[in-house]
Amino acid sequence: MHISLEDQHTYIRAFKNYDVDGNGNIDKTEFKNLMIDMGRRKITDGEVLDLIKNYDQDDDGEISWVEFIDMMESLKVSDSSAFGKINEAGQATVENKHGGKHTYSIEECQAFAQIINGMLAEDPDA
Ligand SMILES: [Ca+2]
Ligand SMILES: [Ca+2]
Repeated sequence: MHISLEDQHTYIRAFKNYDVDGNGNIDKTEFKNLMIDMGRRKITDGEVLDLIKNYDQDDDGEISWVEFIDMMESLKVSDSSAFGKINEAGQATVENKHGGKHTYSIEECQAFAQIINGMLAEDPDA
């Protein structure tokens, strides 16, 4: 997997923004905030745990930096191939490491991109 330096910097900013306690992992509370920012305001704790499970490669219940990069890469809007087929309802399906699938709406994908773009715009070092 190739990730450009520019993308890595973007993901680092996003990760730091949501790792509120700065322990190097996105836990379920922090992840829920991320999902709410993506527009999933009514997401349940159970749904949050399911999503974390999709990307939690070492099964410690939190999203580490490496796991976060994988997640962002799989959600990347600019690389449509990462989403597989977009169906007629305007949803994209992403396969996870367990062979399961999670479906994202285009709105969610776009919200992710907007969050990241917003962070870049706010960062004086960008
Ligand atoms: Ca944390
Ligand atoms: Ca983990």
